[in-house]
Amino acid sequence: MLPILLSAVTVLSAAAAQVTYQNNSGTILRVDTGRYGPELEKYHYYYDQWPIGLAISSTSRFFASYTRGNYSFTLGEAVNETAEIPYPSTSLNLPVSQLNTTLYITPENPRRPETLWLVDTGRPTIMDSQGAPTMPYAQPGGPKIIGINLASNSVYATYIFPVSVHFPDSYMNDIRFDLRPSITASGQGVAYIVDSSDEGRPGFIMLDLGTGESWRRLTQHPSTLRVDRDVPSYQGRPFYQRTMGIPVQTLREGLDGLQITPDGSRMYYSPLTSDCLYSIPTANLLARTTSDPLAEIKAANNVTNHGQRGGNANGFEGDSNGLIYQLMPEHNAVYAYNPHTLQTEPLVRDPRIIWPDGASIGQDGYMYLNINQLPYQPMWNDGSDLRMYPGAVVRCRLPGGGGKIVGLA
Ligand SMILES: *[C@@H]1O[C@H](CO)[C@@H](O)[C@H](O)[C@H]1NC(C)=O
Ligand SMILES: *[C@@H]1O[C@H](CO)[C@@H](O)[C@H](O)[C@H]1NC(C)=O
Ligand SMILES: *[C@@H]1O[C@H](CO)[C@@H](O)[C@H](O)[C@H]1NC(C)=O
Ligand SMILES: *[C@@H]1O[C@H](CO)[C@@H](O)[C@H](O)[C@H]1NC(C)=O
Ligand SMILES: CC(=O)N[C@H]1CO[C@H](CO)[C@@H](O)[C@@H]1O
Repeated sequence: MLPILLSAVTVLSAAAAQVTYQNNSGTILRVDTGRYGPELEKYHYYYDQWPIGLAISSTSRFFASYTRGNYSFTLGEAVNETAEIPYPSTSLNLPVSQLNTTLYITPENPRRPETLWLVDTGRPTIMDSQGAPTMPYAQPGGPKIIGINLASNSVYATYIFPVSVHFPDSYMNDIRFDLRPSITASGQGVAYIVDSSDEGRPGFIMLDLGTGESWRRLTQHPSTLRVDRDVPSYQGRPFYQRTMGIPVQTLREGLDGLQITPDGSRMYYSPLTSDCLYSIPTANLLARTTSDPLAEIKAANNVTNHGQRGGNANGFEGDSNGLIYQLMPEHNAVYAYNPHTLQTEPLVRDPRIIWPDGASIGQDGYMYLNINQLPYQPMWNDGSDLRMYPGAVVRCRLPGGGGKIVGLA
């Protein structure tokens, strides 16, 4: 009898976009306001393409990359509060479903200009005749790291990867830099990239910006793997991924957020679907098996689990005080791991932060956050676009006079 009874029960539609609130005006009960922390200022509105990555330059130029969609460009520069235009030019942008997923700006140093770095995943999403999305494997030479000189607006560096480093099913998701000349023999610095591969071989990719050599560390180490069948809650609703042509599933992303410490000695990271924060000395990521056959084993043995932080985390940022900011899509919040108290602390929470996706700390001491309503995108809702314009960039001041990390330039 039970199954029949259950099928008659009406449960609130889990996929409904409209968030309704009970009427609590005049209640004598305590109410969660949904907010705390520094004032959140609205900085930019997206009325056309939905954003994914963002980066703020030293002169407050603001760049955005976009989610998958039927869009006309993949990288934009804001021209006013409500619009962006193709950057650096229309011809350098590929239309429709191609994307430059991640942006990061490094300050000028004696060896290179202020640089906007792009991670080109080389894995566009293709729609089949039924409109179901698929993501073909990467072709060798497709996935790239691109450096754009922000003074001349020209591409000055392009790096590609061998298939032994970037697997066909790899997916480069985020990037950090240590450009100090001492860090590698080439003197040109190194990029640390996360491979978040949904297909199951996530790990770190390191790139020597002088020689162009690349290598992996911690591939499939437990700290980089997705937590299988993780069900987060967004806006108080359990979330399952409903993609056309694919049975209902849970998010599958592995290693996602990463952040280097201000002295460059340690890398914090975590998978999207994990509640735990991890770190590893960067020396273990930089070590090569060509000079130390035990480099991978040593790295695996030197991972620190900093414990749970109170939810899944998306992108990371970090400031000059050493705080490790983590975007918390389940809580409409940004948390910070404090290496001095060894605890995760609250920074800012607001009901408008509906999926914080990408953060960028400007040299003005603000943290800028992209808000893109990702749980309401068509790819996760059987093809229905349940997002509501506008998307937004909001910003808040960092605590304790924190600012952008510039010591690794
Ligand atoms: C909410 O409750 C207040 C006080 O009980 C009432 O005056 C108001 O009409 C209610 N609003 C709605 C939309 O039902
Ligand atoms: C993409 O947009 C163009 C122009 O708006 C439209 O003609 C085309 O049908 C769209 N394609 C898809 C797959 O939605
Ligand atoms: C913002 O820029 C866009 C694109 O150049 C333009 O169409 C729009 O009118 C501008 N809006 C304002 C308020 O200036
Ligand atoms: C682990 O990292 C520490 C630095 O935090 C380093 O001194 C030590 O040699 C590393 N151990 C291994 C096995 O790599
Ligand atoms: C400006 C720029 O580098 N755009 C790149 C975005 O990604 C596509 C492929 O997805 C590249 O071909 C573009 O060059």
